[in-house]
Amino acid sequence: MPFNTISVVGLGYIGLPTAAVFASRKKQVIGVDVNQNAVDIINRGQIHIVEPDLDMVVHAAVTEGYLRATTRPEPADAFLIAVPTPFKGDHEPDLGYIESASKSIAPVLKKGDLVILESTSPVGATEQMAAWLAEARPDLSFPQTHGESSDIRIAHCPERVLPGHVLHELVQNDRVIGGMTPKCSALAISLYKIFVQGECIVTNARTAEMCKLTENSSRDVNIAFANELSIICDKLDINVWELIRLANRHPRVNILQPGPGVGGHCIAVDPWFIVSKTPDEARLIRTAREVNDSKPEWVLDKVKIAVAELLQKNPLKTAYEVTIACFGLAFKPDIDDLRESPAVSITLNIAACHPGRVLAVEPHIEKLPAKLTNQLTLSSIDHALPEADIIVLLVDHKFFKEISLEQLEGRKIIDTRGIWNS
Ligand code: SAJ
Repeated sequence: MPFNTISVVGLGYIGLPTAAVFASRKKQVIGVDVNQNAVDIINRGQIHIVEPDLDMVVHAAVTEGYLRATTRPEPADAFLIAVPTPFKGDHEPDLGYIESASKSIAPVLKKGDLVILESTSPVGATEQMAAWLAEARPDLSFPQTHGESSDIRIAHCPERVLPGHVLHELVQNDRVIGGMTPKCSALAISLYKIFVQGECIVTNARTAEMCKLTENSSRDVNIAFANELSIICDKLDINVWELIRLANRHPRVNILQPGPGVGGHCIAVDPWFIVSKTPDEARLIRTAREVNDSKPEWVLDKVKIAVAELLQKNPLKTAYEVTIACFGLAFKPDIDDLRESPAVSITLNIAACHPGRVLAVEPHIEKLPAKLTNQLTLSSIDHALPEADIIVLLVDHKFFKEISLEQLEGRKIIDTRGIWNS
């Protein structure tokens, strides 16, 4: 087996589980991250991110001596780069993290090494990474110039795991392997076969890049369709949840669910990588992004209208006396991840423009993150239900589905997920 030591660069939501799973297969894994705090936490056998069961796997990997974290890259037989690829400016992909990760591993590369880019990337990023590596190591040969006889093998193998199910999906999902040459792909497959039980399917690097972007854009476009339907149905006085249930009875129709907007770090970002490369052609993909991005504003307008209607019905009441409870802050159901969450942005906007009390109900967290504590009050379901005049349901957590319609009686409900309105 050619891989005695594997290095994973970027110990975040993808890199850390990947490193831990290699280690659980008794490979020597060197995790590299620029964040000293994360490195220290991992070396204590703990984790700095939220993902079910990951703590146990990392703890075992570190205590058994298979996983070690460091801020400085060390020699290895394979390098997996799993760093963020955010966008900057007008939704232009920012390859800065890939650039610095590749420049940091370049000095320790040796003949025969495999370098894999796992980060979700715009088309051409793998070739760009190969160019940065070649520039830093003129003494080694690379696939872009030496093809199958290169010293270094390079591939793009995008991650496709669902947050909350990462450990299961890492092993079970099929994997798209985009080598810069067939030999690069073959070596990448032998690396992933250490733990992947799904199929490893070979293509080239550009197709692999586009495949990952296509998967998330497909989901984004489909959610945008559902979100647009919800706005149309609101105008036409039709229950969109019932409508979608009925339409989905057709054997070839499968409409997704509307919500308050699209959150997370992937689906709201990746389609822009296609748009920025082909702005004139990617019209539907751009529009879907715009539809989904504008949904929080629409929900906010609904809340303002609800407050106005309530005051009209109760002329003796003032807006200061109206309590609004926002149910859910996470970016999707049954998780505690608040990052890039439309529910958080809607709740913050309500708190900023409503003079009365705004209660944030998120049963998955015990306290608010520091940056929200000044602006929001965290409340329990039991406290918020009797206090609220208006309830804005933002996340379809199981906890909220258990609330009975009697408990909601007398409250004005804005249900963006259709768990009560359906
Ligand atoms: N959402 C809706 N309606 C739906 C489905 C989702 O409004 O019917 C919203 C969710 O509430 C959430 C957002 O979309 O705010 C994204 O959630 P998600 O569960 O669709 O996806 P993510 O961001 O957790 O993970 C996605 C996955 N991609 C696909 O399913 C195509 C995952 O497999 C990827 O690995 C991940 O992005 C990634 O890292 O790219």
